[in-house]
Amino acid sequence: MLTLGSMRLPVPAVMGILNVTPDSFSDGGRFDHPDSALRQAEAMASDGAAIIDIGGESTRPGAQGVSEQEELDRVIPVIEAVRSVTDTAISVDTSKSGVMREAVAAGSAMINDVRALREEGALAAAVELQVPVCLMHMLGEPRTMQQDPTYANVVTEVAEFLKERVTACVAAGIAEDLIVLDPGIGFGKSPDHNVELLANLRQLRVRNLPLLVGISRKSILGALTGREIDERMPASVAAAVIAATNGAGIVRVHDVRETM
Ligand code: 9MG
Repeated sequence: MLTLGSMRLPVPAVMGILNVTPDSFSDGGRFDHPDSALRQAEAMASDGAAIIDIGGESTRPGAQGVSEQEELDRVIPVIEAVRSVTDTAISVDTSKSGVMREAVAAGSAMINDVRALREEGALAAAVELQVPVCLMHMLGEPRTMQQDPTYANVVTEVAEFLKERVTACVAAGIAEDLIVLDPGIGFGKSPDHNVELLANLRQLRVRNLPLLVGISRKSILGALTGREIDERMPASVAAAVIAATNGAGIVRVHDVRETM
C-alpha cells in the first residue's frame, strides 16, 4: 500500500490519463467534450484506475501554452462531473496556481505538475492546499524541449533536480509524505536518455519517496518498435511493467484495462 497524505493506493497504482484538450499527442480532441470525458473516466474507474489524471493543457513536444481561463474552462466542469459519478481519486495535471486551487475545490485530490511547482505562485498554492503533489523533471519547455536535449549524465542530473525540488518543497511547508517524484520520460530527453532513466529508476529515489512514471504511447516507444501512436498499446503495457518492476509506485497510462 502506498500512502500519500490521506490517499491510500495499491502498489503499483495505475493512473489513467484524461486529456480534455484538442491537441494532446495521442488522444487530442477525443475527450474535450464533458460527456465523452465523463464516459472515459467511468470506464477507467471501472477498469481499475486508482487515480484519474485530468489535464487541460497539452504538454506534448512543440505544444503552445493556454491561458488560465481556457484551462479552467476545460478542466473544472470535467472534474465536477467525474467527482459526481466515482470515488476514484482525481488528480489535476496543471502548472498554474489558479487551476490548482479551483481544481482542488472542485474535488481533485492531487496535483500533477510537469513543471515541479516552479511557475509563479505554484509552490505557495501547493503549500496552502496540502494535497499530494507529483514533481516531474523537464529540461526546458514543451515548445522546445526536444531540440537536441543534452546531459553529461542523465540519471544523476535528473536525480539532482528532483532532490533540489524536494528540498525547496519541504522547506516551503509541503510534508514529505505528500510528494511523488517523476523522471519525466520524453520531456527534454532522447530515446537513449529515456531508456537509461527507465533502467536506473531506483537511483532517482530521494528520501525513499514514491516514483511515478509516464511512458504510455510516447515517442520513445515509436523509436524502439517502429509503431505509430495508435499501435503502441502493447509496448506501453510492457514499459509500464518494466517501470513497476524497477520501482515505480504509480504508472500513468492511457490503456487502464490492459495495464491492469
Ligand atoms: C502530463 N504528463 C504527460 N506526461 C507525463 C509524465 O510522464 N508524468 C507526469 N507526471 N505527467 C505527465
